[in-house]
Amino acid sequence: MGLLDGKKGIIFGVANDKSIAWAIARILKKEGMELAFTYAGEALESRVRPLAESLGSRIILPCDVTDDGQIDSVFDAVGREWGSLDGLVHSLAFARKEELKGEYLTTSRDGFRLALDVSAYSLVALARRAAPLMEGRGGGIITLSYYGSEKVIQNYNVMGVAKAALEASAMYLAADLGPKNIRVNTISAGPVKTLAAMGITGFKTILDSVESRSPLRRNITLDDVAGTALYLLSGLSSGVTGEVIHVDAGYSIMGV
Ligand code: NAD
Ligand code: IMJ
Repeated sequence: MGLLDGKKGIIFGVANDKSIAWAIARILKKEGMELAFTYAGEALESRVRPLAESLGSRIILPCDVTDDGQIDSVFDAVGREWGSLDGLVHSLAFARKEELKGEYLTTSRDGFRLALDVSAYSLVALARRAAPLMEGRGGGIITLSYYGSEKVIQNYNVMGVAKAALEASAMYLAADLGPKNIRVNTISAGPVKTLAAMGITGFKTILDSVESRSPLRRNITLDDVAGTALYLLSGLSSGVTGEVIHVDAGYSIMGV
């Protein structure tokens, strides 16, 4: 008996086996959920398809979230194949590399637009298509954020502004979708070594800071995040919506 037996979920944001979305997918599958996967472009198909197939998934589709046509195709396919949906995992973000260094002050209009489009608006776009399939089933939508939405973190820049918009979007979506018994929650994860953290100036310093200053005196693991994702997508959290849960070893509660 799993917590998610007979449930169906779709995962956005697997790039490889280090992705937060992949750790979440594994635990959801372990608890009985049937999964669909999307990947961000043809180049990622060869990485994502074998992972998805290893969990027995049959729905594996391209979805660049800046493309409404691709989003429509994904939800058409899910509607056709399953007719309903219980869970949606939004675990994706993008900003141009040049916006993730130096001063926020230099953010270009186009760089701002792209970062907010991929990293924040996409949640609205996905939630709107998912809602008719999820209505009345007590399911959930989760998204991933980072502390840079709340405090200034060096180099996070436009991504911090995008994450602030993402967290606010999740709250407004929770209000819209609550009457349909669809819950929307955010996990604010501590730093983890994934593709999205590669080549980030000062990343090691941030990991060291969490290890020495967080209440738990350690960095978080992918399994820490996955456990909270399972809670938020299962009936265990049936009364929780519009919330931001920090999975950060307690780092964000600390003052000096
Ligand atoms: P990751 O690189 O494995 O995942 C990021 C995903 O975003 C990739 O799968 C990529 O394909 C996808 N993506 C980028 N542009 C896209 C687009 N246009 N359309 C569709 N997908 C697109 O890294 P991750 O660390 O697993 O990141 C997942 C989420 O977790 C992100 O929202 C990230 O901001 C958040 N997060 C990461 C950390 C960290 O330290 N790694 C901490 C807190 C929050
Ligand atoms: C990213 C940039 C700067 C500082 C950062 C990060 N810190 C952490 C991250 C301190 C933890 C990772 N993170 C939380 C993200 O949300 C990353 C998003 C991201 C990463 C890249 C790298 C490659 C690229 N564009 C990106 N867009 C978004 O070209």
